[in-house]
Amino acid sequence: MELIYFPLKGRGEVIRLLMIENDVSYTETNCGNNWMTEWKPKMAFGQAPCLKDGSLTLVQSNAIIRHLARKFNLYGANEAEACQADIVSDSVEDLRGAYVNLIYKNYEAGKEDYIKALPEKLRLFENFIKDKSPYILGENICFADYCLFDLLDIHLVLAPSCLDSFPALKALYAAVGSRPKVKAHRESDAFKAMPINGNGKQ
Ligand SMILES: N[C@@H](CCC(=O)N[C@@H](CS)C(=O)NCC(=O)O)C(=O)O
Repeated sequence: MELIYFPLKGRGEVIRLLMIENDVSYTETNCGNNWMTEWKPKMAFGQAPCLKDGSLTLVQSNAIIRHLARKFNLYGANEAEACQADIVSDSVEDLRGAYVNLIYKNYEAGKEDYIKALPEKLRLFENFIKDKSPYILGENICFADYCLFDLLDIHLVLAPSCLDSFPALKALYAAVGSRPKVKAHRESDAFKAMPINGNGKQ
């Protein structure tokens, strides 16, 4: 596969984790050089990431994530589980949207209020997942676990104590983070050197 994206964690990291966990051999193409002139016009909705998988060319990070989830059987064992996974991943998208807005549009003025309001938002995730462990659906990991893991990861950088009152979120974060391939990826120099966001704020 080929992931076309900026050299950022951003909306690429969940896609990378899913490929790494499923032993996909992939290359990354940095679309940051000549973005406006060369790459943006090629993207169906003018944005990256883009994933090429054989004859498929996909944009929209969540469409890519769901494609990989279907391909690698990470969409739950039945309709009820698939719904749970969708609910969590759409909720992750909502909070990611607020985070992206803070980072790119309102960091200095909005950070304090954002962090103050964060527990209320994380509490909803905690309540939703707390009856199952270590993953959202119990024993078997699904794509939304990776989405939630990455969301928690970026928030731990913004607000290092944000999980202190949320044992289920902490347990999920630890469970995903300690999976051998995830751990090895996160210990790599390339991972450590890669910024979370494109403007240096985090
Ligand atoms: N809904 C899209 C949002 C993608 C997005 O915001 N991409 C940003 C980088 S993370 C981008 O392409 N920015 C450059 C631009 O909009 O010109 C997704 O989930 O893929």
